[in-house]
Amino acid sequence: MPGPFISSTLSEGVATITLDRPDVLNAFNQAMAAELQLTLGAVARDPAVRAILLTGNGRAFCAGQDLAEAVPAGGPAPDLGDIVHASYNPIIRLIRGIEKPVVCAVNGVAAGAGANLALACDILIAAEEASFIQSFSRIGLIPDTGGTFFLPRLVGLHRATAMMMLAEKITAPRAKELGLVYEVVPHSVLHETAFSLARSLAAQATRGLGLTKRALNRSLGTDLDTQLEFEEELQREAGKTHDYHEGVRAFLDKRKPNFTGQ
Ligand code: T3D
Repeated sequence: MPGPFISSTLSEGVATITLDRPDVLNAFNQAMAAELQLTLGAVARDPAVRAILLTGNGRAFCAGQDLAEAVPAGGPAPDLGDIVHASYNPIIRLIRGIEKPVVCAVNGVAAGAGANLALACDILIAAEEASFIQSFSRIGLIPDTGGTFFLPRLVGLHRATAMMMLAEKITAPRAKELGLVYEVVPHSVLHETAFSLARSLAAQATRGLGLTKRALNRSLGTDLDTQLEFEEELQREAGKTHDYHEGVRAFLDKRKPNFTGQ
């Protein structure tokens, strides 16, 4: 189902989705954005997929919008708002809306929309050589792809402002210090580390993790009382899952739980 610019494989409950335009550092053209949307929609619906691993092919994770496509040699300039609406916003909504963990293995530079695509994922593991650049200001644009939503919440308003206005390269170790990434590992073990994390998430109580993500999403824009009520509602739902009952039985029986994702 994925096309030439996105590959997707399923193993041990983990769908590995790879951005695959290495010659242009996996920059997004419209076709790649459309393929990623289709792929994310498909893995969201597939009950065999219980965790997602997103990464890039080659030396980069993703260099954001393909600038050659954004400014074509001839013809009228495209409306960038339309591109953001059609290409990037659906991807971010899909990643946040998928009630399964999305791990991002940041294998190299993540710039522009590519940086913010990574930040929208649930858990980021970065290679030592990886970096993040809010490169939009270098070309006179504003940070899109959810960047102005996630980055100030992750690092605080002033750091986000500096990162977005200065467009400096943030190395992976610095990104870990800032709380952007969970772990930094040598490139040689990046895939293995990220896959093993995704596989362990895929073996957990998928609906509980999905409801956790729903609660965290809501927490980004609400007050305490509303969030406490939302937790009640979601805990009620979690308490009705098969995996909750299995988890408690396994604890009492002093054995490993066998979660099925139900
Ligand atoms: O539609 C809209 O515009 C609205 C939406 C906007 C969303 C955005 O993402 S805007 C931001 C777009 N992205 C950028 O501005 C980043 C541009 N790229 C870079 O700044 C640098 O390439 C990197 C810092 C990412 C990496 O630098 P470096 O030195 O490691 O690699 P390089 O030599 O610059 O790039 C390697 C090749 O990839 C090169 O092609 P070549 O010379 O080998 O034929 C370069 O042109 C190409 N490439 C890199 N990024 C892009 C790209 N080609 C097209 N679009 C790119 N974004």
